[in-house]
Amino acid sequence: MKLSFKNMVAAATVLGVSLAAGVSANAQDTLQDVMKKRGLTEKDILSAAKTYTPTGGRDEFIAFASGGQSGQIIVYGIPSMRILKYISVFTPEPWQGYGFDEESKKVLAMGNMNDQEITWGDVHHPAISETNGEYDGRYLFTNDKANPRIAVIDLHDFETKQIVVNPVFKSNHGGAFVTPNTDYVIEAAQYPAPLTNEYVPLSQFNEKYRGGVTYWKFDRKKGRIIPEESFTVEMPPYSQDLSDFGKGPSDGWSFTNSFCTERYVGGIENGRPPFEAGCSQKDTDFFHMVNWKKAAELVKAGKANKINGHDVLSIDTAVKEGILYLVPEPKSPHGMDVSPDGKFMIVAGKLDTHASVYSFEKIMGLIKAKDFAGKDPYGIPILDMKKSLHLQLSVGLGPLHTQYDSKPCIVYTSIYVDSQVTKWNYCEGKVLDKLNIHYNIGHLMTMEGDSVKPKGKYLVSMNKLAIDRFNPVGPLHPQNHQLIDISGDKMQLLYDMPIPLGEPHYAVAIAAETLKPIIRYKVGWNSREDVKHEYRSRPGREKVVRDGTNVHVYGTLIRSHITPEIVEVEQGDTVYFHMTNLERAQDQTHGFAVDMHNANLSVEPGKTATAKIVAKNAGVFPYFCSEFCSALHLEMQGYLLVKPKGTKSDASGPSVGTKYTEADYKGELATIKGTQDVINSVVGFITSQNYTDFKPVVALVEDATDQLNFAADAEKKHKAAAEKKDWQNATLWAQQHFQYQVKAADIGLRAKTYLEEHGSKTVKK
Ligand code: K7E
Ligand code: CUA
Repeated sequence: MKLSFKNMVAAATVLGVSLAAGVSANAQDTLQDVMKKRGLTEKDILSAAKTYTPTGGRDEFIAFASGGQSGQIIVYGIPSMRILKYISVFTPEPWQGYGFDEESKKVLAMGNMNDQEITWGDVHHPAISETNGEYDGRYLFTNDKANPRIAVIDLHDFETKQIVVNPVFKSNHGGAFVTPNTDYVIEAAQYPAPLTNEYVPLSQFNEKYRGGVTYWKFDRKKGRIIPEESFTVEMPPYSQDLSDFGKGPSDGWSFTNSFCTERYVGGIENGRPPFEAGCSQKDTDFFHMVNWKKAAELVKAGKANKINGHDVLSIDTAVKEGILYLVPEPKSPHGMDVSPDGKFMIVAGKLDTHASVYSFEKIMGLIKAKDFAGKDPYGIPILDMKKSLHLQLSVGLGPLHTQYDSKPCIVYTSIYVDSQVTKWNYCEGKVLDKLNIHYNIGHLMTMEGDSVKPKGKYLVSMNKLAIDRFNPVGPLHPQNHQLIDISGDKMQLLYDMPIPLGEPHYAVAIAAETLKPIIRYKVGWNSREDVKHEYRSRPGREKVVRDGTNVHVYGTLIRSHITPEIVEVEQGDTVYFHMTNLERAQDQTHGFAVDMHNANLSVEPGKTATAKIVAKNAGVFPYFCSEFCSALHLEMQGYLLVKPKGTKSDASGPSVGTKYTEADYKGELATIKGTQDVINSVVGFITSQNYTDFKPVVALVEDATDQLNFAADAEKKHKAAAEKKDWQNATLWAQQHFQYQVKAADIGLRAKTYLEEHGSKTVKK
């Protein structure tokens, strides 16, 4: 497209710049130059303006995307599409120390099955906790499709706190989704299998293999799932798939669709047609409707059976009590999405061009009137499909998932085969717009799109294939998340974001302002259990305690030293480094790594974490801070000395090469005085301003005050040494005094710059 001057003016206006003033990115380039050089159109410039976030800028929404085979959750901002964090959930991740510190190893161990360590997960569907159907930003849940598990992440620190293993399933898929007040988290089985752990031949598939839906009870106060209060509703051996909870009029019900209701088992190696043929013979499958509120009451009333120690309501009981129904749906369905008002459920069949809108009101009418079309082989009443439908609409080839807009009746459905998003009106059954995506979209996500109050604005298309979208990086391509503007009548593609670690399935996005993450822990905190750490330490109270062959190091980390700096043990000992980060300042994380022992901690301000080391070999093993935390970060080091059994202790250090004199000490004192003058002038400036009106500055001042307290402590030490004419130690402690001053000055200057940039005012004192 050739650019006219008029277009340029329009583009420049969008960017809020004036051409008359010379649209210059730097002294030479005008916007026009850059567009020409990079081959950008006016539309590109508009898209850029809608996503570009200048330095220091924040995003309006925060997305939590499933990390697929990486076993993690990917956190990114919308509209900038900047990745902010990978939350490790089912998989060890050394940067966060996850699976490397003893506290998180316990979390991962909760997910072990059959005495097997399982260190990967296939994360599909994250869900944010809700209050009255609205996202409250407190917790995040997700499932692991490969191993039937659900994880709980606390969003106050974005850490995984709990993993629960499903006691009766062998796989899952339809989780995690939450009830409008997060009383329960749903997990539906996928591939039928015996609910017990026995071997059962496939010839008994119809009789002994089962599906099911588990309702995990969540305790909001504790922030944990309570397995003893959770239960499963047994289901026929159909492959249960995605689920959703009702809301508003449909609150109390859950909906889970299924495929392969043919109950076909493959055997291609024996000449039988494969699963894919046998599982798509019929024109329809079923979605299961469960009255979960009543089911919970029945379980409480003792109507469940125990399987593997877990409450299971049998199909017979569920049918007898009228809490389980089947509704036909187009074959091989995938998405199951309840409308924000809870009146409709939209299902799309992968092998059908239609999206089907079911009416909850009609369905309840049929149930009340006992107007059933028949029963399945397990005695479950089947409703009439036509009588249950509000409408059906052809939306494209291979429709999968549907998300709701903030505008009434407007939805977006992902069209896998056609590689499109279809925007349509589900009240009237009208297609409104179609947009090509790249390529083969799976899930899609609108802002707070599965809450009772979707926020509209943006849609993210989560595409299975990237093919030619990015620079080639070998045969394994990244995934492609595409950001789409849905604020107007026509959808507009804004941005492609490669996801290079795992295949995201579903994602959820929440208004950023709803999230209230902390910036530090209370000092000495066990973050995985959210209690005071048994082995926390305080400055000056660091110690090494031996208990048989177990050695407990109560250590601390602060800019820029590790205490203790030398730890001596014997070969065969087990050493527990319990490290507490004493910092209070934002983002002052220290790492702690012991060489050659597979140990790395991420110790955020206030946290205590434990690295366990089995000293199998005698030798010398440096340990160090593995986060570049300060100017003297590299000096944040120590030695683990592992002596052969019976060797005499000697951690005295080499003979001192430098001998300091009184003159050296005096020289240090002069430097200290000069530095103190700088600090005083900075402090003078800060306190002359209305600095208490600026939260970040208050935090910086707190941190600087801490550093100055440490400086005062070092000062006492060098003065005491000087009194004894120990010029060696006097000079070294004076240097330490200076180190603290430098840190305080550095923080003070950051505060001063902040005040100057944010227009502080002079106040009278
Ligand atoms: Cu990939 Cu929801 Cu597991 Cu669809 S699922 S695409
Ligand atoms: Cu602490 Cu680097």
